[in-house]
Amino acid sequence: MTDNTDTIVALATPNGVGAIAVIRLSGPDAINIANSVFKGKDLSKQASHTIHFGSIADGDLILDEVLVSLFVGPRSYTRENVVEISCHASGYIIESIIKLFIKKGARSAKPGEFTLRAFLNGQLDLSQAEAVADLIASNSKASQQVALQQLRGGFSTQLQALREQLVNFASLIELELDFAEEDVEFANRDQLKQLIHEITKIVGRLINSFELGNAIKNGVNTVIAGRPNAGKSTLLNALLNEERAIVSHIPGTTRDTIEEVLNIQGINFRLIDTAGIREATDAIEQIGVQRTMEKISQSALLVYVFDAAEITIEELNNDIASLQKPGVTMLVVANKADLLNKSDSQEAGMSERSFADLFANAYSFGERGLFTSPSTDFRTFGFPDIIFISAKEKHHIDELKHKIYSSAVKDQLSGDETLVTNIRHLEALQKTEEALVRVLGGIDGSITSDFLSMDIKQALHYLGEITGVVTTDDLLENIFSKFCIGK
Ligand SMILES: Nc1nc2c(ncn2[C@@H]2O[C@H](COP(=O)(O)OP(=O)(O)OP(=O)(O)O)[C@@H](O)[C@H]2O)c(=O)[nH]1
Ligand SMILES: [Mg+2]
Repeated sequence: MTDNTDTIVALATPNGVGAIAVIRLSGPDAINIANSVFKGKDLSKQASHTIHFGSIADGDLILDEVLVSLFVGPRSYTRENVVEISCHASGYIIESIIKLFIKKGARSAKPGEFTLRAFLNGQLDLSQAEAVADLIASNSKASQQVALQQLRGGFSTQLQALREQLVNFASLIELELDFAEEDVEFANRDQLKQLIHEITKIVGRLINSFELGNAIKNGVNTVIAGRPNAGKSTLLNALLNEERAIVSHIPGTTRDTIEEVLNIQGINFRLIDTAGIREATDAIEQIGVQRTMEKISQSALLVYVFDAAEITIEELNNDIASLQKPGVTMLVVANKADLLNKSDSQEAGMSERSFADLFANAYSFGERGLFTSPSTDFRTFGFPDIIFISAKEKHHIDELKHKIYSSAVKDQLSGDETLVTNIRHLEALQKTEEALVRVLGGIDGSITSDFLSMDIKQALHYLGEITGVVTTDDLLENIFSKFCIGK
């Protein structure tokens, strides 16, 4: 898909006016081409990793005063000769310099072509090349850390080592095929089994890490839902610490969904405030309720909010049961806990089956009526863990944030843990796992060496796809075309 013999050029910094722009050249003629338009030292005689002041001129016409950085291959990003020109970031100057380089024999780089060359020349493996894009796109500490870890090869070195061991076994088994008539076993089946178990364990761990990896890279869709007037919009505002959504005592205030990003300890949660769920009284509200249900099923996390002073036990149980969706974690949040207090609810004469009475009779409430002892106690009543807050008074909001964070992270974010963030890697790992299961089944079922060899090769193929030992033009095209020009 690419011709490595030519020299490519592109702007490496964003388009637009700025103090400085960097134009990058890479390829066998990079230094010669730069030298041919540079007024200053003879660049072809300078050492690698040096910077030179001078000007770029088209004939007699000076285009700009620049700094030229030299990287002589293979000690460069692409392992080719690389020259970076730092010029003044005027659109006119940038365009003139690039045009001049093209006139002198360079051609415009395609999207991701610098990084593609780095991959093809062995500077980076494929998962590291992909990490370059992730790093550039990272927008939080956690996503930057995960991308950096991948760029540094954390995950590919691990896979590469396992793959090599497996290659050894594959060749021993191939050898058995050559001696098929003699019924020999060069590859020790017990050792092979042990290795497969080991690889399966690591592959399984990587597969499991995707949920969190994906959350870190792409954020977590988090829906706030519940009955009208439960205080969902008040909670959204409290979490964001700004008056983002309209709050009123009129049920049905929020009709459309409102989305805002909340960063908790480096992870972006896309909070979605929704229309209260009830039997809709008009067409618009009905659409709102429908949209709420859709949002819930598309989300990873549901913050179900109820009005602790108003709801009955039956309503609460119904809500929890009907909102539970596979793959969606639910946090149950009792709001308006400031109104929960023994005397109030009894004075108000609420029914015996009210939530407020149940708790008023069974538990004590601290200052301002906020429930203070561990909420896990409520599990004895058959409820899930309930988090008590007052959105209006901003009580226990930090505790809720912590629960939101830990429901996404679980106990996985333990520092150096390698996380899979890329769907392509996930799919390759899943296919590897399937092949490994077949290999194990094959060893136990004493299948013939040729079938065993086939399954091992499959596993090798998919493992190799991750790091790029195995690639196709289509795959590379697909990955690098998503990069910007200049990367
Ligand atoms: N006492 C008390 N009142 C609250 C609390 N949270 C919300 N409210 C009040 O409850 C009413 C409804 O709040 P909203 O945030 O608009 O409720 P909502 O769930 O978004 O309602 P809809 O959008 O209509 O579905 C408002 O009058 C809020 O001031 C709370 O923690 N304590
Ligand atoms: Mg609302």
